[in-house]
Amino acid sequence: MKSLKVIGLAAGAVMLAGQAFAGATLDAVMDRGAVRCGVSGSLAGFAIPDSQGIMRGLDADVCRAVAAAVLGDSEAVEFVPLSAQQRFTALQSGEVDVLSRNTTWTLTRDTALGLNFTNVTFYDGQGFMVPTSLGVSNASELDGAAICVQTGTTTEKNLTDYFRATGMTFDPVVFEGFEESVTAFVSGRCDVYTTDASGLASIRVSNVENPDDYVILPDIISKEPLGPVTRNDDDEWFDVVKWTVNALLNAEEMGISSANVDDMLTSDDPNIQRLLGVAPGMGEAMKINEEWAYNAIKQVGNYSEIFERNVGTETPLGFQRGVNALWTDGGLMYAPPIR
Ligand SMILES: N[C@@H](CCC(=O)N[C@@H](CS)C(=O)NCC(=O)O)C(=O)O
Repeated sequence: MKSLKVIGLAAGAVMLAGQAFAGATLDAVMDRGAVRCGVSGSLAGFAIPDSQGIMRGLDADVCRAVAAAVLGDSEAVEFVPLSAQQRFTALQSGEVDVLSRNTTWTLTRDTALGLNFTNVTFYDGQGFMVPTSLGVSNASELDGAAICVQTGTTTEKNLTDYFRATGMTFDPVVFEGFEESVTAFVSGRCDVYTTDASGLASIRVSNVENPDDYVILPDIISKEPLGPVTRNDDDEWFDVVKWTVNALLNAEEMGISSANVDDMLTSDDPNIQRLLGVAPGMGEAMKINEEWAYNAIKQVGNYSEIFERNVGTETPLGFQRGVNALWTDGGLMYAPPIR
């Protein structure tokens, strides 16, 4: 805590001098020996504690990959559960080093809030869920509905835009907390729950008694590119998070997984040699060790492994890769080269 304070003061002083202050976060993470990672903490598939209290999910694993890359230890993560409303202040104030919390990349968040989105780790879109008993089959039938929504989200804003554009009315039932919003929906205080389609699927499989009692409508009303966020005053840390995710995607593209990464160390392919640090330089460029990507892949897996483990077809969420497939498989996931 003390060292954080000192760093905070130093950052303030340098910024007063009108210069960007790079590097403080990486130094703080190294000193602390752990990455502080802001997550939702209640969203199955993305970040939710398991029965042993271990945070599980795609967002949680992104932070584990960063910890593996920087510290050589994927378990060196302190997870900080944050509500939608709290998340940006927690990042801005330095309470967390990175936010990996089903957070949509938008212009204002990326600019006016003083933040930077590093990558897209899950392409999503906003949808609606209704009780099956309502007999509704698409969003055009929602005129006059009471709709449960969480505040501090893009969801809330898209909802207003969508109903205005379609000339329908709705009765917003707004909550700060996730649990209370879901309880309200399940108890019938609103007819509809709206959030990212991934969130709807997550609620349907983990927050309601019988998933068949609820149906997710086919309409998707927005783009919700979700990804990690860092502060915009620290390019060095921004790069480390960004290239860790890029390494996970490139690993998938190159056929490198946690299972075969050790064999890959003897590969003749210069792309693989650079990624795994056999040919040094990439780690040095980021002021971290050369095994950064090796450790992330070995300890957490490539993007495909992370996706399948947390939200893939063998999990309760059961997502196909769809637009989240690599570009080489017809999806949108495309990471710049490691060179
Ligand atoms: N992606 C949207 C919505 C994110 C969001 O906060 N969704 C809610 C509903 S799924 C949530 O994650 N709640 C979990 C929580 O508050 O712990 C955004 O960035 O604003």
